[in-house]
Amino acid sequence: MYPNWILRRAYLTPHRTGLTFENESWTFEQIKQISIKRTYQLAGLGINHRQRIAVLGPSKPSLIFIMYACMHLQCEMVMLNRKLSKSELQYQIEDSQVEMVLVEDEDAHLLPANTNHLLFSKILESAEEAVEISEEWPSNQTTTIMYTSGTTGFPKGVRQTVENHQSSAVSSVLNIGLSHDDVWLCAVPLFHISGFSILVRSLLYGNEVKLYQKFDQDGAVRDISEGSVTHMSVVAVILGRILQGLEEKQLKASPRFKVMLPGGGPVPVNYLERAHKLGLAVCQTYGMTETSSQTATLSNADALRKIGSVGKPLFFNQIKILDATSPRTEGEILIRGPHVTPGYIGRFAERSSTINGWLHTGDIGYFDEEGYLYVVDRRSDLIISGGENVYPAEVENVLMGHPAVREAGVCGIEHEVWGQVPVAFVVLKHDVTEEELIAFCKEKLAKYKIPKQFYVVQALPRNASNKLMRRKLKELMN
Ligand code: S0N
Ligand code: AMP
Ligand code: MG
Ligand code: MG
Ligand code: MG
Repeated sequence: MYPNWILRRAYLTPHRTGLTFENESWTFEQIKQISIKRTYQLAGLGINHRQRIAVLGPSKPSLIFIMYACMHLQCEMVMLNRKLSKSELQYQIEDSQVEMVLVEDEDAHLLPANTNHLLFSKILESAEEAVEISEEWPSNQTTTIMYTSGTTGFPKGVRQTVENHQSSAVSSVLNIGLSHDDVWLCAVPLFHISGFSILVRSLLYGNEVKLYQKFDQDGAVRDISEGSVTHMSVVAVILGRILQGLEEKQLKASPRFKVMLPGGGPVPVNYLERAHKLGLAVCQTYGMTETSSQTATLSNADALRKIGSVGKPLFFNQIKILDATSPRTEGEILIRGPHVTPGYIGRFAERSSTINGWLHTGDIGYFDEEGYLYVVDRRSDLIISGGENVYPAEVENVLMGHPAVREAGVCGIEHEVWGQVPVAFVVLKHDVTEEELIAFCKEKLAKYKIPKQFYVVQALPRNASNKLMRRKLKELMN
C-alpha cells in the first residue's frame, strides 16, 4: 500500500502553494478540500468507488480537482485527448467500457452523440454525499489509462498504476532533483503522461505547479527569463518556440531556472546547443506512455559533454539493447522496472506488455562505452508530429474506407514546424479530389493525423509476402 498522495501531501505541507493558474493559486490544503468536495459531489451523482470513468477537458484547475476526486474514489481514469475526432473518442469510450465521461462544459461538443456524460457544471452544483476516502492505495491499483497508437492501427489503452507513477516520480527526482520551492511549468496536456507526471511529482515532493491552459510562447519566455518557474517539460516544437522567443528578445534563462526536460520524440542537436548558449539547462529525456514518463534522462552535469544522448537509465530501472553484446551496437531498446505498465485494457487486455519482464519498445538505440543511451530511430513506423503520435496504419485504415481508394500507404516526412508530418500514397479505383479525401479524413481523424500531401500512384511498394514497405513510400514522391 502507498499513501493517498493528495491527503498525505496536505497533511505534510498544508500551507504551501501547490498550484497556480493565471492569477489564482491554491495551497495543498485547499487542493485537498476542493478535491474532497468534488469526491462527495461525484458520489452524490452515483459515481462509485473503483468505477472506470473517463475525463475530458482543457488544462485548467477544474480538471485537476475532478481528477483528484476520481483518485480519492480510486476510479480508473481514462484520459481522453481533446484533439481527437468524435470517432476516435468513440473508439476509446467503447473499448474502455467507461461508465461515465466527466467533461468540462466547453468540451461537451467533442463527445460522440449518446455518450453517457456529466458536465463539470452539473458536478459543481450537485448535492454532496459523504463517502469514505481511503488514506492508502494498493500499489497495483490503476490510476490512469492512456491510449497510445498500435501497429495494428487500433489504439491500446495503457494501464498506469499507483506504483508506476510513484516509482517514476521518485526516479525522476533522484536524477534531476526537485525541492519544495521549485515551480514546474506545465504547458503540455494533462491527458498525456508528459503533463500528468508533473502533477504526481508535485504531490510527492510538495513543489508548485504553474499550469498553462495551452502553451504560450510569450508567457513561457517571460516565466523562464524572470525565474518564476524552475522546471519545464517540453516537446521539441515547444523548445524551438522558446529558444526563438528568448533569442528574439535577447533574453537569457534566469539563474533560478534549473531544468528544461524535452522528450516525447527526438530533439534536434542544434536546439540543445542553442539552449546552452542561452543559459538554459536542457536534460534530454526518453520515455513513453508505457513507462509513465521518463525512463532515461541526461543529467545536468552531462548535458553538454553528452549532447544528443538521452542519458542513463533512471535509478530503479534497467535498459538493454536486444542482442547487443558490445557498446555502440544498435538494436531494439528493452526496458524493465517498476514504472513499466502491467498491461492494456479493452481489446488488448489479453496481450502481455512485456516478455520475461522486459518491455519491447520497438525503438532502436545503442549505449556508448560509458553507458549513455542514444535513441536513433523510433518504434516501427511511428510518426511523431509536434509530440503527438500518428500511426500510419490508423490513417491507412481510414483512407481505405473511402469508396475511391483501393490501397493506401502512409509515412512521415520531415517538417520544419512539427518535426514530422504524415503524407499519403493512394491507389485509386476512380477519380477523387484531394479536398474530398481531406474532408473524409476530417470526419474520422484528429487534425494532426490528416496527411499533408496526397500522391496518386499506380502501385504501392510491397515485399514478396505482399506486406507494405512503408520505408520505400518516400521514393514515390518524385
Ligand atoms: C506543440 C503544441 C503546443 C502545438 O499546439 P498549439 O500551438 O497550441 O496549436 P493549436 O493552437 O492547438 O492549433 C494550431 C494549429 O496547429 C495544429 N496542431 C496543433 N498541434 C499539432 C501537432 N502536434 N501536430 C500537427 N499539427 C498540430 C492544429 O491542428 C491547428 O491547425 P489549424 O490551424 O489548421 O486549425 C501541441 O501540439 C502540444 O502540446 N504538443 C505536445 C504534446 C505532448 O505533450 N506530447 C508528449 C506525449 N508523450 C509522452 O507524454 C511520453 C513522454 C513524456 O512523458 C515526456 C514528454 C515530454 C517531456 C517530458 C516527458 C516526461 O517524460 O516527463
Ligand atoms: P508515446 O507513446 O506518446 O508515449 O511516445 C513514446 C515514443 O516517443 C517512444 O517510444 C519513442 O519512439 C519516442 N520518443 C520519446 N522520447 C524520445 C527521444 N528522446 N528521442 C527519440 N524518440 C523519443
Ligand atoms: Mg505511444
Ligand atoms: Mg492547442
Ligand atoms: Mg507521443
